Amino acid sequence: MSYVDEVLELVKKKNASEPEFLQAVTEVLNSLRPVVEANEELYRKNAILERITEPDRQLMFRVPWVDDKGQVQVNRGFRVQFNNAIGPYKGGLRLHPSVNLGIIKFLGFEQIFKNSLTSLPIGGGKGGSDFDPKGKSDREIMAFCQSFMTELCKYIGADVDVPAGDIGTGAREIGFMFGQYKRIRGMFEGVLTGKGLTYGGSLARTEATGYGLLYLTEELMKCHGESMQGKTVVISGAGNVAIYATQKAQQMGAKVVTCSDSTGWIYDPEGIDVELLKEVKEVKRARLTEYAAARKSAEYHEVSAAERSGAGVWQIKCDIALPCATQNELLLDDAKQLVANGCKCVCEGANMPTTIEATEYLQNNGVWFVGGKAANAGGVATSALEMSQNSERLSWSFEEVDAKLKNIMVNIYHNIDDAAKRYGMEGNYVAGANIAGFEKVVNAMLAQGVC
Ligand code: NDP
Ligand code: 2IT
Repeated sequence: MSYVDEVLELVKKKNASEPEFLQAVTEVLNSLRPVVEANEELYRKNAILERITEPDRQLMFRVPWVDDKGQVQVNRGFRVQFNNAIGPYKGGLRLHPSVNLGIIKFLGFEQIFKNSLTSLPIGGGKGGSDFDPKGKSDREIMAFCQSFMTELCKYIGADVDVPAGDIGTGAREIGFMFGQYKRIRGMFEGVLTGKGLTYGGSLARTEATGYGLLYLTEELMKCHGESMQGKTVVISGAGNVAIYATQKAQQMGAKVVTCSDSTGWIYDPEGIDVELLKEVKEVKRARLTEYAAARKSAEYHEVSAAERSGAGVWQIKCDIALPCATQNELLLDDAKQLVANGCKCVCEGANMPTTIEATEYLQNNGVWFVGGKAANAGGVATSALEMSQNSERLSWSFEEVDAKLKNIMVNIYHNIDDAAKRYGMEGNYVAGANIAGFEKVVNAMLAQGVC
């Protein structure tokens, strides 16, 4: 049996109850076959694949907090420190009721390769909790964040592990967590990224994931003789990534006609009004029904709890599709519909939004497909730029950070394109990203000995 197949079997046996983690590992290891075959003896002897699929450590802890009625609530907190071969653990904190260990492990595993692709010195980690921020008062959010950080602060630090935002964690939550870290550890240091601008945050971090997604997509289009001008784009999600992807796509002359949240989706043939979307989601923290109520041209589609909320988005005719909500939101039937409608390009703003079957269908039908590891790396790359600014106790202008972000995303596109070509898989950007991300981490692991 090949080394890849042996390790895949082992990982499946050891993590049988974690489907998302197995999905992420299967995708990565399958696409690494040519690299592993070329170095089989060295990697096998050093147990590279066994080591890279086993986190350095997995922290799980109780998070008790008091709600507005005086009732004690208990959530489960997680931090998976996956691999620090090339830098301190780095990755977001997800707050969503669906969070469990397998989901945090899949995200932490993806983060190793993504962070490597940024070319900056950051290792892979991820954390979060099954806490649901929806409908909670600011005081309840603060109570949860303080309790969460009271435990987490023992394991993180500016040179150890630097968490950030993800689903359900934005500037408000990072602020409460930073305050509690500072209070307990007595240190003002860049232990979190995505901080407010008055206390060490970086300009352009809020925009970075969505903007970065569009910088990479634009470069991909350019290299295929196309531009963003006049293109119709469908986007899922209505959060941080979706909002700034929409904004940048519009600045580039494209028309974004959809968005979605956890209870419904919008088709707006005149183009999404991004200022209204920001007001509804960032300020009011409301549902998309409020967007529809304020905008004549918008069609709102309510979705029942049993259905996938963003699925309708993929039915709309488009040139480019950018899934920006959550994992496994674009399935095989959605991929077939996109191809039937003439979609040319799919780039993932979310982490693993496209299933393996849907990805293969898109690739086999000539769609240019770039996975999240490469396409959404602009967020964490700008987090690393925030770490640099914190280290030198300076802050850079918006233009300076944005220019660095653009440069990083354009380089990522060319690196993954080159890596795919080197192994005879031209146009397979999924394999290219996994290979380019993996090579750097493995070289560091080999140099550092058995650890
Ligand atoms: P937000 O919490 O800001 O927004 C998430 C959006 O997706 C919301 O509109 C939310 O709906 C919707 N959504 C979330 N979970 C589900 C679900 N289970 N079913 C249906 N809809 C859902 O998160 P982000 O925009 O930050 O993150 C979106 C994706 O991008 C995630 O996969 C994240 O891991 C990834 N990502 C984020 C980065 C960042 O810098 N923030 C960087 C790289 C990747 P509702 O409005 O109803 O809550
Ligand atoms: O998935 C991701 O890359 C993020 N949520 C951002 C992580 C970070 O550390 O900025």
